[in-house]
Amino acid sequence: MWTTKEHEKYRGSVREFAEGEIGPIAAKIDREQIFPDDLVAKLNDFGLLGMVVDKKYGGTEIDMMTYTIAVEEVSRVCGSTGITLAAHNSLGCWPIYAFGTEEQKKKYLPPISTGGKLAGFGLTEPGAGSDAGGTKTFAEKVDGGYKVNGTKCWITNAGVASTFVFTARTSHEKSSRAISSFIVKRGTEGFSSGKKENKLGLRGSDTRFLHFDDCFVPDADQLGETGAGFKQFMMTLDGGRISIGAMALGLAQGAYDVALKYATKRKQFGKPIGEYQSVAFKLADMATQIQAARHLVYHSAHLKDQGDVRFSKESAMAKLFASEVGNYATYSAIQILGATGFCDRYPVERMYRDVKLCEIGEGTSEIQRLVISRIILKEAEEETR
Ligand code: COS
Repeated sequence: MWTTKEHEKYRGSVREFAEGEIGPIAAKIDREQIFPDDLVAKLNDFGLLGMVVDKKYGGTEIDMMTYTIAVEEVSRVCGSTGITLAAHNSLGCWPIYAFGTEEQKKKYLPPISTGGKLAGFGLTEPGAGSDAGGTKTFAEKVDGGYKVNGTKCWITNAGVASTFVFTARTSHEKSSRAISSFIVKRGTEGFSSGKKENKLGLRGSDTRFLHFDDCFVPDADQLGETGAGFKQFMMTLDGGRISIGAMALGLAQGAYDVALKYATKRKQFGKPIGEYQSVAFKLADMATQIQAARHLVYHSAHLKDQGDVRFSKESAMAKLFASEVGNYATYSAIQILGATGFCDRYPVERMYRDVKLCEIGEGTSEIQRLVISRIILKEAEEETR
């Protein structure tokens, strides 16, 4: 197995926290499309906000495996909280931690690590979704910084985060090296977020457009070298995809747990429905698929923990497989619960809606297949050389 006794002990404590503090309000978060402020405070107090950041900058400095378990366990009870955490830690905090200067880390990380503030990540644009290199947002060099104009879309935490990282073109050349990355704080003149999206699932997570309208970003807030932005954000997505895999895994496990319990209690034709092979075999398939997904997700977390290994293929595989398993498991759970599962008495219909995003966000399943196939074909080409 990939986890140690300490990891499993941590799982116990985060499960207790998630079931006690988030579980009772998960349906309300979905129904009312709210992400309560006091929940952010509780996540902060439990140490779930600065998970990928060193203690030196206010983080909890845990390994990727522990973080993966945290996202899995939180998502097991609430997908909206799972995505909020995943986007905050993997996409908002990590690029500053990985690519920021010492000054930037000291300035920006403490408030979003243990200061109770959230972070966001602006990559996608109306004309640059799967084609992330098609970024149109432009950062024009001016005295002391950049004047930024453009729009980002489908940004998780857009209305609630205090700090964002984002990409913008710094040259008109048609190259991924024409893209740079920056940090911007909410409240900066010329920077605003749009109206909240009304989504199929993950309805508690705050998704909006971001607008840059002659927004001045000082040189001090440029993240890394000019032209390094595309690569930095692709590397960020490599890690982010592990957390989306963990989220799908958690939602799959949550739906399976409900279905298993239901199958032992619900009686038809004089016996529990779990005693019929049609249901028992479905449960067996769900358990097997979930376990297989867990191995892929944990393997990619393990690789990221090595620090010096590229894991783009493994994280894409983990996300691809886990998100398809998540869709299959939540769908099967509804089938086992029947009409009861189609209504909101049980959380499986919510999980079914929530998990769909895992096949779309941080690259669609098609993009994961593209990433995987490019790497395996390149590896094969190198072997035959
Ligand atoms: N790690 C390090 N470097 C990477 C990288 C990674 N994971 N992925 C790409 N790069 C580098 C490449 O090595 C290449 O570098 P050189 O110019 O030095 O050769 C450069 O970045 C350009 O890469 P590539 O040619 O592969 O870029 P493409 O435009 O062909 O796009 C895909 C690649 C489609 C894979 C990329 O655009 C992608 O992942 N799109 C999906 C984006 C996404 O997930 N959006 C949703 C965001 S929701 S938060």
